[in-house]
Amino acid sequence: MNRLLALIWILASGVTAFAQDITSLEKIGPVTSIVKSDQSITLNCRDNSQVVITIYAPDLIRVRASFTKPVPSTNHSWAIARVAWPKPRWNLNETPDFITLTTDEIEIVVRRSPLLIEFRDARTHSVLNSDERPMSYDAQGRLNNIMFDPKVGMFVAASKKLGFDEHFYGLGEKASHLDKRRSSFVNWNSDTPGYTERTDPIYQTIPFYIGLQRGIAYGIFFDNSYRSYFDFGKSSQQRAWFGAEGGEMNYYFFYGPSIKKILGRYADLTGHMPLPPLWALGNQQSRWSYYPDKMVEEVVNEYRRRDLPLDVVHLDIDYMHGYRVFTFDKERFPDPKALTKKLGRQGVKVVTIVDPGVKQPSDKNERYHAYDQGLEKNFFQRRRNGDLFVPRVWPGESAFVDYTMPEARQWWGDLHSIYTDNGIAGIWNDMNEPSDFVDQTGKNQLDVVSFDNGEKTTHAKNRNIFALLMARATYEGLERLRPDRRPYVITRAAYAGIQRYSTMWTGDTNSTWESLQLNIPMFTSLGLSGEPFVGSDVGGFIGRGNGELLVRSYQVSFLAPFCRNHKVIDGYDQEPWRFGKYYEDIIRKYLKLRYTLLPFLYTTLEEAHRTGVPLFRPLMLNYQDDDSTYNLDDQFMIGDDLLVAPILKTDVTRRLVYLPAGGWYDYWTNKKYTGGTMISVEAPLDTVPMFVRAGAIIPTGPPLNYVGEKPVDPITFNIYPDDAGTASTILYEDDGISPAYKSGNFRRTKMEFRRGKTETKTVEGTYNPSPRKFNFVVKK
Ligand code: MIG
Repeated sequence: MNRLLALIWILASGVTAFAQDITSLEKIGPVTSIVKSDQSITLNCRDNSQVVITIYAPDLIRVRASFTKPVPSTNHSWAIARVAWPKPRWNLNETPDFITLTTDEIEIVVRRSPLLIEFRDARTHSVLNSDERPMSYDAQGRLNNIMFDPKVGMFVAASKKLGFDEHFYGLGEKASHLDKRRSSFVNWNSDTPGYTERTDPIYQTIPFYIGLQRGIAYGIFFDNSYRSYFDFGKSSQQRAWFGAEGGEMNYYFFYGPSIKKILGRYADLTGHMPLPPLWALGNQQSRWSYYPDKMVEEVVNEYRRRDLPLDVVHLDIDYMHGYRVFTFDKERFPDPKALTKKLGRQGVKVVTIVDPGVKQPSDKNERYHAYDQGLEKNFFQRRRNGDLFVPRVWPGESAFVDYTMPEARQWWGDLHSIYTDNGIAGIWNDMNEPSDFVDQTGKNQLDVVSFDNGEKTTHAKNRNIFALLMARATYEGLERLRPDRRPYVITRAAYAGIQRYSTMWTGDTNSTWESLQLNIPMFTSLGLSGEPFVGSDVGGFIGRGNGELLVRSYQVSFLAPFCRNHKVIDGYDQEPWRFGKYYEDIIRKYLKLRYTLLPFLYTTLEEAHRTGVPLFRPLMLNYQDDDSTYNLDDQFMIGDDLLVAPILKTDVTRRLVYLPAGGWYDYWTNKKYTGGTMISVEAPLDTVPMFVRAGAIIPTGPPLNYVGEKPVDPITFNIYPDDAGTASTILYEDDGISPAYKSGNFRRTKMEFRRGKTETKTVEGTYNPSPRKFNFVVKK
């Protein structure tokens, strides 16, 4: 096919190809000399470029390149949690053609001319990942998206050989499949209500992906917050490349071979998720918007009257006085403290939304503390010419805070005392891409300058980190205001590292089956990108759903970390009872099941905190050697032990389920299966197919209507013996609310079942739970 025909075909078929063709870019190198230091080597190049390769750990290498000039002394990233790494064992070997760095796990072979980097397994010497061409740059500004100021920087790119059978995972929040091979993506945080499978970019930027070939995995974190591009073999079957419209070529290479190990290292580098309060795993209900206070009470009363579990209710933007953040509307919510007290007695916590837009008073005489203080302290974003940047959002003309200023973050965090003083339990950050009704593309903000660690950089660099820093200000504020409580923050937009401060939800979905089908690949991909605490509006946000869709949606979300039903302002009501008793009864069954499973869910959540391995998992994370799992978008696992295969289509009551090798028990009937095959199972509307791994023990508690309603007593250990008649688990417990777990105040109890007997022993920790009985139920 000639080029023109190919182009026409691409346009006609609706395939959106990148305009970027990186093959025309200038290439770095070749290497003329090298300088070795303690933990790194610097490669000096003939074109005056420099490349620094740093050994962080035997399985973690950083590659930093500066084109046509030396690597700058500034070296700061908002994503990185840990900068100091103990020096691992490594050595250097030079030949006329190659420079080889070797750690205990990775061999990095650099060819001097052309400058090509290859990562190999240090033991087997097999190639893990290699440059397809030298790292490159766009000296003439040809590839920068036209909206960008060429002064801001040039396009930088790295290109890797695409493996013939290489699969790609992660990349954060993408409305896409689990395996991202042969797809391409853009990162530019965007408010995209009603997004569908091909919408890209959407709200978040997590420039981290995992490559998997023949069961062996590596990871790449391209820590560059500019508008970035990832192409996993979409525009060419030769290469997988990534690039950005400015900033440095700066990436971290992780070696597994296990994905779980990579996720642990990624968490070490960008931060481990702290544990949220246990009640965050409870059921949550939201609406745009519940008001006045009486209506909030009515919703909660209805939940209690119908015996539906509930821990949290959310107040959307209409609780405020004219959308002014840090205020309550005096007529709708005259006494928020009395409201939170009253709901508190019913076991329900209140979370309020906080948007970034601070209203500019339209009347000069109006005093509004958040605006007045922000202006006086000079904490608001300004354009290069010194003018205030004035976005238009829900409150009308507003100001955004420059969260890159430490003092501004402190001030913003402290403003949350109005919430903590009134008994508000958590904060929901929305609109933080940041969304601007004047212009959603970001074009209108390009000359906004941020302090950025003293570097005074512009929007092109700071857009994608805006939400990260707003969440950080919020989290740190809540920590200061309530030091004995774990903060609870929810965000829509994000950059890598967000897990240190916030949980997330997937924004404005649709009440459609197509939108529901995105839940599993999105939750699992987020989990593979360092964000374990995820969820989606149950029932879908925009449009009119129905009882069947709502039930099937709960059958996914009742096991998602964040389980919240939420609905757009003009949508049909969607609380669990809105479509009648038949559906409500099924929803109750799953919400109750979620609460009995809390000991199991919490144990798995703590694992995510400690190890970086998410609780809501794609099967391939547990069965990395089984290629039948590599592209499974409609099944998931919770931890190692529970496999779920929801129905994601209308009018379907039977489905195929893939069970990996090993023994499995049908959760509902205890019928035993031998895995490594596909089975067909019944799934009437009241049933979501679930299977427990043989060899597992699932701890469950009594049914609850909210966390803390009564002691978790007894704890039942549901034992699913394997062929050898053995099973085991380690239960995690702590006080569920304070940060004391960080200093060892938790308890890990090991259960081992063998020869018909269970052995229990505390293996770790100082936490003393209130006395509770253990029951053991052996499944047959
Ligand atoms: O422009 O606060 O995603 O959950 O209900 C819409 C109102 C703003 C978008 C959020 C949605 C929320 C809505 N918000």
